[in-house]
Amino acid sequence: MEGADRRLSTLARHLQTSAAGHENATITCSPTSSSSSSGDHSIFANILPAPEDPILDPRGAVFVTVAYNKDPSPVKLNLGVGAYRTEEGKPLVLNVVRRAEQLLVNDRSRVKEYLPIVGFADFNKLSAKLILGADSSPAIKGNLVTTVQCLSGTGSLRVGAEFLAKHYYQRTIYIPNPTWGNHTKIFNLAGLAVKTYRYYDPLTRGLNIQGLLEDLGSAPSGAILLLHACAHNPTGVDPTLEQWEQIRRLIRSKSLLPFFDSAYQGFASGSLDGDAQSVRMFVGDGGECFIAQSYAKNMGLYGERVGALSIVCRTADVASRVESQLKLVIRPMYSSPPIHGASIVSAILKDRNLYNEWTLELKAMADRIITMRKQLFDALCARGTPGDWSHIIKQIGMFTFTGLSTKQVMFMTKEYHIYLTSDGRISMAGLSSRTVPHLADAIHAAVTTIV
Ligand code: PLA
Repeated sequence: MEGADRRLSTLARHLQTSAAGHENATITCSPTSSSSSSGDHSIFANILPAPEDPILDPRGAVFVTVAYNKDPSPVKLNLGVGAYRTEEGKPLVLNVVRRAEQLLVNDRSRVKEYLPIVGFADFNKLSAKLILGADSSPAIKGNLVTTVQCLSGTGSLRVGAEFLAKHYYQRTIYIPNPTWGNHTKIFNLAGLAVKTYRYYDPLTRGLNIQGLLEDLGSAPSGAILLLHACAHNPTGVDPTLEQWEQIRRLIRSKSLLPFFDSAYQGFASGSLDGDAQSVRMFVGDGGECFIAQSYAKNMGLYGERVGALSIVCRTADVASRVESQLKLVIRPMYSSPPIHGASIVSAILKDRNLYNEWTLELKAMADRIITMRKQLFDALCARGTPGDWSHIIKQIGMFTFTGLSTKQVMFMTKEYHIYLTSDGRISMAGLSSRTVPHLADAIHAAVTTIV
């Protein structure tokens, strides 16, 4: 089957299954299909309401945004979306971002022309260096990497997935169980079949390395493998470097294709280089890999939608042909990416002073999150809350995967006005010293009331 046909049939299958479950339900409408005599008849009268996004939907999910916005309680707390908040509970624009924006505004030579299809050349080079390592990466030195500017992490994943569906012989991608909810949708809609590999062990609230290696071991040769580069969402559980090395050897021995999602570089450890180690290990062995980068969290550029897709190839010639095909994916999708966010990132990455200032601000955000982990853990210990809560300080990155059940989450929302995703994920970046006691009270009450 040709690539396009295959994608269409996958899409059709997806829509059928979705419609059966009322998700994204689409029923073909015709003007005669329902009460055509009524004056307010719409050709879309038969469309079923789609479910809201559990994290981002502005109309709000049951547990997160709408309910939170509507709740008049003064103690309400939104720990749903992974967006950084200050100790005062406010969104943060980094100082370094403000400075870079000022420089851009003052530069009268800057214009608002279209960027090339692949985006801003400076931005692409600097982004590849940031994730692969400035001097160390032989891939960069040998021009083996093609990087295209995309619409944040999500857009980078989608462009990479579309490219794979069109040009790669294996159309199955394995994603960790659990993973960020949007992964399945992104890859399915691009035309890839999605399967899962074991990742999280609910008993230890840590990594199920045995299950992971077994599942990768039984994946078909060449299968694509989605890996969270660091700060796994939602579990906050990352492999150790030794485990990464085991994973890498298995992946290479089976010729699996690693696709890294790097949405939190700098947020796990506070160090940009430290959080890129997994990716660099794979690039260092000379094999191919895909990397989707996002600047939403580490530069706080959420709404600017700025990110990059890098594809590491074996030769410079292949890399350049791959880039030419990426343009064919991007041009009919959104033509070319937006200029502002990428200009901010480039200004920061290419100036030593701004770069240093950024690393300090990033470290401060990461450290604040780590402090919140410690405070929440201590608060639960102080209350004698039943259970082992050490995973709160062991897990890393933006989220704690608490292990709370959906019923316990609902209880916390109803009784304590605390909003989080129903899988028990808490955005630690949304907490502050002031709100930790309230959350600890809620968790204590939830686990002692609902067992
Ligand atoms: N990959 C992972 C693992 C993510 O957690 C997110 C964002 C993205 C990619 C995409 O981010 P971007 O497109 O904004 O760069 N996850 C958030 C937000 C923070 C969301 O759901 O969109 C979350 O709360 O899970």
